[in-house]
Amino acid sequence: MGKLLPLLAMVSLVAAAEYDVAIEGFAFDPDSLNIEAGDTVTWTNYDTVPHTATADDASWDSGTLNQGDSWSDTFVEEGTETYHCEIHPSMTATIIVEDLMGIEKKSWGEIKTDFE
Ligand SMILES: [Cu+2]
Repeated sequence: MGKLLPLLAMVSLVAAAEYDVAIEGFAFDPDSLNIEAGDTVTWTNYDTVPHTATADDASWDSGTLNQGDSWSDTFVEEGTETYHCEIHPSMTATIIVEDLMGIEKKSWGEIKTDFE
C-alpha cells in the first residue's frame, strides 16, 4: 500500500495522450504533429493502395498498411522524428516529441515496471 500513492501520482503525471494520423490521398494528415514524450500515435491508411509510416532513421516502421489497417507507436524520447512512406518516398511528415514532464529521464521500461 505504501507503494501505491506514489504510483497514482505518477499515473496522473504521465497521462499519456493518443493521437491519430490519417494516411489519405498519398499524404499524412497532419503532416506535422506535436506530442509529449509518452504519447502514442496511431496511423490509419484510408487509401486503397498500401502505405507505410517509416522513420527516416529506421528506428521504427509500421510495415505495409493496407486500406483500413492501423499501426501505433509510443514515443518516449524527446526530439524530431521525420518519417516517410517506404512505397511512396515523396510522402513525408514529422512528429515533434517534447518532454515537458521530464519522463525521458526514466526509461519506458522502468515506468511500465512501476505499474506492474
Ligand atoms: Cu505510400
